[in-house]
Amino acid sequence: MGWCSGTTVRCASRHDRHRILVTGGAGFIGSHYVRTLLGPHGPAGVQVIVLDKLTYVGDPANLGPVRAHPGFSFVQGDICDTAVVNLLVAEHDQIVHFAAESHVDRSIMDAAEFVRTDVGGTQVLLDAALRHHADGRGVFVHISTDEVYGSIAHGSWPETHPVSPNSPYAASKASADVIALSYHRTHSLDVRVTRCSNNYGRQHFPEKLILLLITRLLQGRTVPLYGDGLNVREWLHIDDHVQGIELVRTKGRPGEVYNIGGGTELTNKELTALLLEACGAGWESVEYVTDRKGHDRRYSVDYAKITQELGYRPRKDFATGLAETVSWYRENRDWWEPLQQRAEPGAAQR
Ligand code: NAD
Ligand code: TDX
Repeated sequence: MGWCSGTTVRCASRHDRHRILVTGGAGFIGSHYVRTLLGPHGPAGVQVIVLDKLTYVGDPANLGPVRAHPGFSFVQGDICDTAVVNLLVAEHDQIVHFAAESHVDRSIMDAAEFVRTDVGGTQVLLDAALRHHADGRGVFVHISTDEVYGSIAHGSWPETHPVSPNSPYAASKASADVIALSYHRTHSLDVRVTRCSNNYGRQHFPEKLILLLITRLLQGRTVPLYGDGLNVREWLHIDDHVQGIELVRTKGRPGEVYNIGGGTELTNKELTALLLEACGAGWESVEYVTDRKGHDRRYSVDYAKITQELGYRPRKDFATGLAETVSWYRENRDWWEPLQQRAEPGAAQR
């Protein structure tokens, strides 16, 4: 493994197997993707390099299981750093781009880093891909979100629905999406965009709803529910999301957007009831707090396209996935307790 920072990149020798640059690979979804690619059921011979700035949320421990894998390298660096990005993109034929500022509440408090990383960083990567992959050998998978569509009262968004983001986070992701797609339309770059629903699973930084609730309830603390608790989210297990991304990377079509859904819709109140039960707590542990500004009421993606075209099917039953997630947090306090200091000052309503 190469563990480097800045521009001192150790590169393995060239060969004909795929060499994949994974940005944001020390985060929740990116690290699960890398562990899956390099795990026993991953594609043979793949070489992966992670580029991650290690912000407050990035954690090298998430990559512990693959640290010694011969196909793995890591570079600590910023996707906005043109020199580092160019060096890495030149050596890799595929890019799976997860790196982003990703927490809505933080974007409401200060949007600057969201625009810099999510929009500016994506553009730096796209320009590097244009420079080095113009011969058509590259694939650029841009990981986006259902939030770019806005909020929907009934039904589900197909990929053809126009983007109409509300939060600064969603707006930064939507901007990155349309810029990425413009590089396909203008330059024929092989860009593929995925838009998934809310993910859950192990090793998720404890600032988003499910993990915040589990970790606080396991400590016997109260949990904050925004507004009336009736906002609806669609939950997607991390294993299913990774399955969907791999289908898009290996079989997707250039210039296409693919929604990836999990199929389980719940109000935040319904989800809280399940977590209270799983953690052995009651409703006295719940505090209704001031609503998030501009709080999107409901997200729902129509994922028929990836199902029909690429054979995607969410496999993880929600009750099983949630029980496994609660167990993981129960058994891995050493992982999340040190992160709480970094997680909780960011939340607006606490
Ligand atoms: P995360 O916040 O857990 O991880 C993001 C990673 O990116 C971190 O390791 C961080 O250090 C890194 N990073 C941030 N800024 C960087 C920069 N300038 N240069 C290099 N690295 C940088 O996020 P996640 O939940 O794993 O989400 C991954 C992607 O999936 C994001 O693009 C997000 O918008 C998208 N997404 C997430 C969800 C979800 O429910 N978590 C849902 C839909 C879409
Ligand atoms: O303490 C809380 N109390 C609460 O009621 C938190 C953190 C959230 N909520 C509510 C707000 C939302 O209705 O729970 C719901 C989920 O909130 P988040 O976990 O912050 O997720 P969301 O705003 O839906 O955005 C997520 O899904 C899309 C991810 O954070 C994004 O990265 C992803 O793109």
